[in-house]
Amino acid sequence: MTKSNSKYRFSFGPWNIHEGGDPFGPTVRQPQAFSEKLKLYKKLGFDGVQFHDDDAVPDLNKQSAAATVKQATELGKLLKDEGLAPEFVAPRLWEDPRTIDGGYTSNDPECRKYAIERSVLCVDIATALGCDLIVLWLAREGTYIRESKNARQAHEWLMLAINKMLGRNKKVRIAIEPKPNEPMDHAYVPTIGHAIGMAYASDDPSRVGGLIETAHAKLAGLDPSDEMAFALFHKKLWSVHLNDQNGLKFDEDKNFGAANLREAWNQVRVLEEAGYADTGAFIGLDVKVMRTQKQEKNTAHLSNSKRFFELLVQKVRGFDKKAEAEFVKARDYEGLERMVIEHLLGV
Ligand code: 3MF
Ligand code: MG
Repeated sequence: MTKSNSKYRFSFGPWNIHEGGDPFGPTVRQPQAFSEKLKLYKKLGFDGVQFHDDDAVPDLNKQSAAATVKQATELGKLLKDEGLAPEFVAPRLWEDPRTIDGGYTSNDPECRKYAIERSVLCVDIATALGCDLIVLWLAREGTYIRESKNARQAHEWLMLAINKMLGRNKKVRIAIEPKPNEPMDHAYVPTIGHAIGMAYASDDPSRVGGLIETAHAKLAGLDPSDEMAFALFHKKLWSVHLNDQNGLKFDEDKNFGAANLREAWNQVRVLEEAGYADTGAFIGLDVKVMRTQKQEKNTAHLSNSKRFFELLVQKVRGFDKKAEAEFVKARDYEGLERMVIEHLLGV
């Protein structure tokens, strides 16, 4: 159980401050340099920075591994000076031409080789940054048509890649971020259950866990708080990407709590109950500012989502636990529901 004075730490990724381009229209805001974005973290009340490998070292494909690691080491020092922690590094395996058909599960052995080499380099980047967590969002590991890949074989290749990363540095942990679709029709490892199955089949189950994103769980038709509880039971919830999602459509990355307040409350309840704040793991956000937002207010989604989370923490801590237990004991779930809704409405 999280203590009443437990403090949460918050993180976001530089991609969460963006220019508003979407598949149907161009960017609508000016780009901000990474160094400018870094200055905003503390101001907005965030202590952790989420990275893709090329957020940390933009030119990594064009330079030697040694130069890449050197650049990451320097960035690690800069972060320390700013009082910021690198939360995780994620290999970006969905933009390079060699990842068109997926990375680890590409049908082309040369492309699979590239994906593994890049992932091993990602482990080195994380180590140089002073960070022990790798996040694997398996973007293009899946299919547009079932017949294009051998799914059983694809899971062997995924396992091979995970084991290579585990072998590169015995301290590194890997958190799989499941998502059921987009950009693929069907992605491999679509839920946290799949991710944890992969963890137990790996060379070191204690170093493979998960990151749960609200929207991704909802796209899989699942309840995000139950997904989190499942990972917490396995002691494998190593980060979260809180946001929200309005039904089954494209990945919206809306503000936390903005589409379904009760689901958000339940996610906070589950995190509180499990003592998540005391594990040292971050509350990560993965939220997109609306395209309509003007340049000077382009970080409102971050401070707002953090505020909604903190207000819900207060709501969870202020809930009458004794009355709750009595309703449960009496099997009066109608009474319990009324208490929850009135509490959320501030009645
Ligand atoms: C996609 C995502 C990604 C991942 C990120 C880190 C761009 O739906 O959620 O955000 O979170 O790549 O793994
Ligand atoms: Mg995410």
